[in-house]
Amino acid sequence: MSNSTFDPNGPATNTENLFGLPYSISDADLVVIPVPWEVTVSSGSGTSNAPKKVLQSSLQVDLYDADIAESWKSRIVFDKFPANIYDTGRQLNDKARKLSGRINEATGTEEINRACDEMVKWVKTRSSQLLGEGKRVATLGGDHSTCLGLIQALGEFHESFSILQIDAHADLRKSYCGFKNSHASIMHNAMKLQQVNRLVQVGIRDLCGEEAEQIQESDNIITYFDSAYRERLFKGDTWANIVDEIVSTLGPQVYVSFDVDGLSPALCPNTGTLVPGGLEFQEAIYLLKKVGESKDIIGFDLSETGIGSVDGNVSARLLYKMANLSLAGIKSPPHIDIVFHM
Ligand SMILES: [Mn+2]
Repeated sequence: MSNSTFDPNGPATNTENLFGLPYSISDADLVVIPVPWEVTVSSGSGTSNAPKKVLQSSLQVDLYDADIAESWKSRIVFDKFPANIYDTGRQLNDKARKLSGRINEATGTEEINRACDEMVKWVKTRSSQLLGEGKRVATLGGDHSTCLGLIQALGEFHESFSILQIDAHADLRKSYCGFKNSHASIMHNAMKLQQVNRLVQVGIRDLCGEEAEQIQESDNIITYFDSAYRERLFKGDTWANIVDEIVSTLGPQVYVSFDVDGLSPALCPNTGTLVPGGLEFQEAIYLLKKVGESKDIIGFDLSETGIGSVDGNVSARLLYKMANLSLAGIKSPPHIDIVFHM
């Protein structure tokens, strides 16, 4: 379909691309790489099927975004589905489940660590290629470990950036069940990059002692625990104040890592590791919007989406908002003009 025949007000007709948009990789401004991988998922499964679920749900998202002028012109494109990554991941997930908790079985653990390294390398190579062509890049997991390659690739293109992580979990474990590239270690691994100047975590409400210690000891990690800002809200503080504070801790260039379990369980009922509490949808959207208004969102991921219809619906909308905010950062950094079409 050519752009000239595309009707942004009509139903989605291009069911192969996110939001039914009529663009292809060659003319994309932002490419979403699907990474259907959940080898080291520790609890509920299904997120390796999330890229297809979110693609399907995205066809129902209306293209009007009150915060972004002519948002339907955002050239967002879904990258080719990596069937080999999906197949390898499915085979290894069974093995990983059997090995979890029996980390002395070094051979099997080694095989899985090697495969996870390969997945990270593949995401990094593909991301670097697209970033080299001047495109913005996002990953759509899969479990949270799937974004590491993108963060590493961004390190080759930016001297310094902050990570905003929305998540129920701190993900700072050095390894988990013997697996080095587990979803539970993603931020520990991301922080190894010298280009990451700061990690700001929001929604955190489930962590181990080792992680709590790391948060306390590190000057580069700022954690907004769910319980702490809820208490402020109960006592009369506002979400606007708390968000201003969060945004002020971030550098001018920001990578957003969005694990959907950072949200209230009602919004991600089929994610792998649910935790009560968390952000409401509009709280998350307001936070993202405020980050986009004063920072350049240089890349992002959406991870751990489950395969229910609520899960797909919520994630498709988060994906659209983050994509539009990231693209607005290219057009008019660092401030986005808010345009209302009445
Ligand atoms: Mn996570």
